[in-house]
Amino acid sequence: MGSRKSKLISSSTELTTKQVAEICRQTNLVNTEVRRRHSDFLKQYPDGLITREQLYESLNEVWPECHIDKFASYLFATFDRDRNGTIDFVEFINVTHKLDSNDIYEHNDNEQVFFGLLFDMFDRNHNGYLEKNELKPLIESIYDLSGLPEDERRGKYSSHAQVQYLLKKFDKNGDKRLSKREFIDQENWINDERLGRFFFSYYHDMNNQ
Ligand SMILES: [Ca+2]
Ligand SMILES: [Ca+2]
Repeated sequence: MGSRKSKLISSSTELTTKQVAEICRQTNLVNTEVRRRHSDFLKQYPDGLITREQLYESLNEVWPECHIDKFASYLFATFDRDRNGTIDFVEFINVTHKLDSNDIYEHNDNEQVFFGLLFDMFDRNHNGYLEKNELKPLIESIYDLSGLPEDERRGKYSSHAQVQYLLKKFDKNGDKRLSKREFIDQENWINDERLGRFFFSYYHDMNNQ
């Protein structure tokens, strides 16, 4: 917490030509589009930074009735790559461009991109797999966002049972963890009564904003 660098604040509202070129390279967006998004970003965040509190506030607007804390902390960590406690524009666009990009998965559609983002968020140790201890908070966050009351999270709807279920259904090669390809496979999610409905209700909330 003591590592906040004030010099970052002064440069956070400006983008250098070099930064723009680097963003274009990483995101496949064109120069003018990066500039446009940066100016939109500054309209919303005049300091050029999103704080943890601001991110929580905007998620609260999307899910006013829900416990967003767990999800928000994972989302914040996904954005804040350098872990300095704020999200700058470069960190912001590195995540958000994926939500409207059409070239990251070969059979791309929005839902696959969304599941890809979830995968990245919860693959906390960045080893390219979701393990049991990473799947549990994923289930709990989705429950929170879909508003499932605590007293209904029992039996086959307990997070523990859902993790077992996920692994049984999605883990095709039996290594007890989910690769990204296994996790984003829409064949598994569509019409899944036990888990899919929670994910899709959350997904549609997000897209109806
Ligand atoms: Ca940061
Ligand atoms: Ca992992």
